Amino acid sequence: MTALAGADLQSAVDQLAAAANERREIEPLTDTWTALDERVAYDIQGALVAKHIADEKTRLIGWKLGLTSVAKQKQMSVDRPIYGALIASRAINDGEPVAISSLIHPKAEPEIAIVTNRELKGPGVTADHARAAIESASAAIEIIDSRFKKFRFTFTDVIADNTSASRFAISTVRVPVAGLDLRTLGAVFEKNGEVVSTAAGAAILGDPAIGLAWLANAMADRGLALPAGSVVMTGALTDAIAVAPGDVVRVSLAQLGSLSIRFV
Ligand code: OOG
Ligand code: MG
Repeated sequence: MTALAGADLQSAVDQLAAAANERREIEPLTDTWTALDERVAYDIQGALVAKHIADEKTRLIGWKLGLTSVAKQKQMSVDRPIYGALIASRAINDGEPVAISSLIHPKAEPEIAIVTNRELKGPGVTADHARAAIESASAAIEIIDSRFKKFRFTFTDVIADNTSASRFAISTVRVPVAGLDLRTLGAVFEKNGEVVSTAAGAAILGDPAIGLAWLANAMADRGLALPAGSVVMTGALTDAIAVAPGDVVRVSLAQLGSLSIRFV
């Protein structure tokens, strides 16, 4: 089968939801549906997120960018960003233990999260518009957990899988961005007290504000606007790292502070 009919869309959603719920890997959707395109992949993502929201009686709180840094694009062999949804039930607190057994094969990523103060509606959103719409920034860690075997997927597979989104922790310290240049914020990522990588905010497409503008314009392709008060994870600043029980990962960002997650 190469095309993707309506029934196939539901089957893709069911396979992805079951893989997450039952903590097991599946083969990439494109092994079966070789013609899966980006538009349909975002339709699958939308239906999958709606299912998670209904099943978990939760709500959408914002969006996440993925593959916005050269490090991540190289790691995953792609050259363009993607976006996915953030739902409230997947948030974890600073320092909270996360059971590896509740996930498939988690990896942790250091990120900058922002909150918006006005609606952004594409097309035509510029970095300047986006910069003016950033209310605050916070240190954050995303736990990604692809539902696909060994994190092997194509660009459209990972879009359908809500961009590998699993859990996310955002510091409650929300730093107002007036007078802050997100490009020059230094980031240090540590595992068990050892530095594993370093970066600066400019790793995100040159400026996290460019990432935010990209998101608003990409959402406009699907007729969506980014509402005021949205939380946006701007994407991994450096490579994602695999984690095992006992590991503690920590991100420290200049002027934003630190945040850690403990795996058990
Ligand atoms: C896709 C998700 C990438 C990021 O921050 O770059 C992502 C993946 O690498 O599995 O969340
Ligand atoms: Mg991420």
